Amino acid sequence: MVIYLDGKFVSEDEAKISVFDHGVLYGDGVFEGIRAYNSRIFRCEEHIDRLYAAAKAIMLNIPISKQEMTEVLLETCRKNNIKDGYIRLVVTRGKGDLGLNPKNCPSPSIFCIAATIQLYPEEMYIKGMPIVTAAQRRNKATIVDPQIKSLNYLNNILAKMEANRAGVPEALMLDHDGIVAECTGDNIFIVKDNVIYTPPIHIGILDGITRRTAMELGEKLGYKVVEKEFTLFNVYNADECFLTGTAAEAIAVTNVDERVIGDGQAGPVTTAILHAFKEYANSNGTDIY
Ligand code: PXG
Repeated sequence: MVIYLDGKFVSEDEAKISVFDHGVLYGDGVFEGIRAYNSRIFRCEEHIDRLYAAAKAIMLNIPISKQEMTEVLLETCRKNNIKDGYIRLVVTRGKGDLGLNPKNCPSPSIFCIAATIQLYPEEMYIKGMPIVTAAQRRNKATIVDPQIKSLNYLNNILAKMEANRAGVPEALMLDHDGIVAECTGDNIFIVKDNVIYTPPIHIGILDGITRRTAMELGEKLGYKVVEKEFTLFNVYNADECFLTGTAAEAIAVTNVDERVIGDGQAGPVTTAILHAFKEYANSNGTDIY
């Protein structure tokens, strides 16, 4: 595997970050997870824009332009012969001292890994997936805004460990008031009476790029798509439920906290979205080659 690290393409063994990097010491940095389908980068510009927006929010000046960053992403894919894959683009605060002050970190570090990912077992993409609600609440937007895709994912990791303890692949997270927020690495949708609902960004969730795509596809398919706050009661009594994320793609949820959702199978709206997503992802995007 060839990795991009601070202006150079190096081997995996050579791709090393300083122990004084504040990305390591404090989780001070931002990242993107990006997909390649059929030799094209899925929603490339939106991922690059989100990376720079997150960097701006934490006053991290990325030392290369968006255009140069796009070229880093594409060239890392080319060097690894990626046709279908998962790309991790990371910008850390860079090397500093043992104090947390970012003033002492003169230059951010940039790295890019182009590899593959399979988040959930293959059969769950057909049959649907069980999830549980985590006791761990999602970060409040007034503390560290979940719109910042930062290197500190402990909030989500703690929830993921609750999923592990329950023997399911993913955990649902609520906001501080008990409103449904999102999962540890995916956004949530429910379907009731043929209307598709998803929580609004302002409650404190990541503005997911797959979420945006699913909303657009839902509307194109003729469904009403509504951003609205809802509770666990609404999830348990939904006709259908599904998750979206770059790593997860789109996947049906058929059981939440041991309540069967709908008839316990991927429902018609979810199935239509999943198919539309596959088709869209395989025929759109920025050419790698
Ligand atoms: N919510 C959160 C908290 C995320 O981290 C999404 C939603 C989906 O957003 P996109 O833009 O990808 O549609 C994410 C993205 C993993 C993993 O291993 C998941 C993400 C990032 C890194 C790793 O599950 N998720």
